[in-house]
Amino acid sequence: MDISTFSNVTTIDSHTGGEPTRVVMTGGPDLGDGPLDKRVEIFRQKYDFFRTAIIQEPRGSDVLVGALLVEPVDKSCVCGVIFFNNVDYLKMCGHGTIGLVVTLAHAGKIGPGVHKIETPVGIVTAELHESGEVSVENVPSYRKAKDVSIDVPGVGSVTGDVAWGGNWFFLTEASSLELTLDNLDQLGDIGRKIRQAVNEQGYPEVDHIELIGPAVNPGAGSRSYVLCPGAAYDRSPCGTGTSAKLACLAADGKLAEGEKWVQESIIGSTFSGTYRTDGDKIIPTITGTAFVNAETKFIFNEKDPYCWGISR
Ligand code: PYC
Repeated sequence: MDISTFSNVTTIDSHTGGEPTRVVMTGGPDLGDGPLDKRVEIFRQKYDFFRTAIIQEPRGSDVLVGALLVEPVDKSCVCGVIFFNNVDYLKMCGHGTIGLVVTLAHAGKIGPGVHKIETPVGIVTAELHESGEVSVENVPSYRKAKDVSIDVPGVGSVTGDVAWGGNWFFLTEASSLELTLDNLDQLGDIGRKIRQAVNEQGYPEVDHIELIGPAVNPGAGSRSYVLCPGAAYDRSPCGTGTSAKLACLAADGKLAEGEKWVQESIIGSTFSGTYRTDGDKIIPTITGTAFVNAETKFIFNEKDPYCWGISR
């Protein structure tokens, strides 16, 4: 690989409800012009070092989500995007889409209004409001399985739902731990054990675990701790996780079409969500706010042993 291929990598960082997004604005790998899910495979097979360089230490951290801007196949979209984190590629990312929209506005590429964005799992529609808030109409979401009981070694039997909200989630209210920052280590430990057991006991597709508890903010419906692929937790209420939650609420008849639901993260930040029905699925819309906080030009030095990140 000729390192000079990557001499013009610029990124813009933002956070959405505390969860960071790093958008690669220029200089990323050329993944061709095929469907985005196929481009993810090219990214994974040929350029995974670029993902690790953007996300991992020494430039990044486990918490960061990356977003590579690509040309959309559907030219009615303002852009295509491939999201990734410290361990893998994400199918969709709600907080990341909100961050991306605010980033594109910061860069002067879009203004307030409605913008379509292509992702590997479908087109989402984002509205940048004059207030700076962003609403993302997500991909169709649904609950796949209700009240699944999983035997979790060291924890016991845990019951929850499996749902799709642009990523795959296991959602459970079973944790006896309070969803507070004081309990982060134990929540992470339980989340990883639950994920392993869920994957081994019939749901290998699940890569996010959503532990749900009572809200603290007045007006919020619930608080969640979301374990992302890998070991990091989502500082935001998780856009795809909120979509999965809305799908479960809708399936249980606990939230009507158009009714507002407020989801709170473990740090107390909130997204609001509504849905409309689409056959046996729902189309969620998630609203939140993001702030741009850095612009960076990357330097890749072939003498640097950690030029492409520190892999564990
Ligand atoms: O907001 O959908 C989301 C998300 C997924 C992983 C981290 N954030």
